[in-house]
Amino acid sequence: MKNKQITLTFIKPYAFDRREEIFTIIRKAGFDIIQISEPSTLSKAKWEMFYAEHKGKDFFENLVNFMCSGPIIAAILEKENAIEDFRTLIGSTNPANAEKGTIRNLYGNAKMYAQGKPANAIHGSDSVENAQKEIEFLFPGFQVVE
Ligand code: IDP
Ligand code: MG
Repeated sequence: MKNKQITLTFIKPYAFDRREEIFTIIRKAGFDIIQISEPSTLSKAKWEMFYAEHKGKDFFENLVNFMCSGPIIAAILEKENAIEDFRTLIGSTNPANAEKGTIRNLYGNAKMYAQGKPANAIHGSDSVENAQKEIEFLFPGFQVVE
């Protein structure tokens, strides 16, 4: 096996109804879905923990309120260079800036985002360290099989 890497994603509440289409795009881009969660709505306290690195920022309160407002579906994805390639596939954080054809461009809502609701459709881990932490948070006990 070559240098496979894993990353963590979840479909955010606003895009939850489009999850099948979004997972089709992810598979077509070469990612293997090695774990997928049941749909679940996490508490505000859980989202405050997940997004702890953003505590104190002006968008933090909106972010955690939005995230606990509905279900997400989480997945562990595997591919060579998964972390960087997945960030490229989803596009920039603000859907208004997300490159054409990226998941945040196609399924984010730039208008809502501009009003402070972080409706950018999807999450992708941004580093090896965060991927590990986030996988442990959403898939406790997950073991990487070598
Ligand atoms: P990322 O999701 O692209 O890694 P982060 O900077 O880690 O972006 O921010 C986490 C989430 O917080 C974003 O996905 C988005 O939903 C929300 N967010 C970040 N910056 C802003 C902002 O300036 N306005 C509104 N929401 C934001
Ligand atoms: Mg981030």
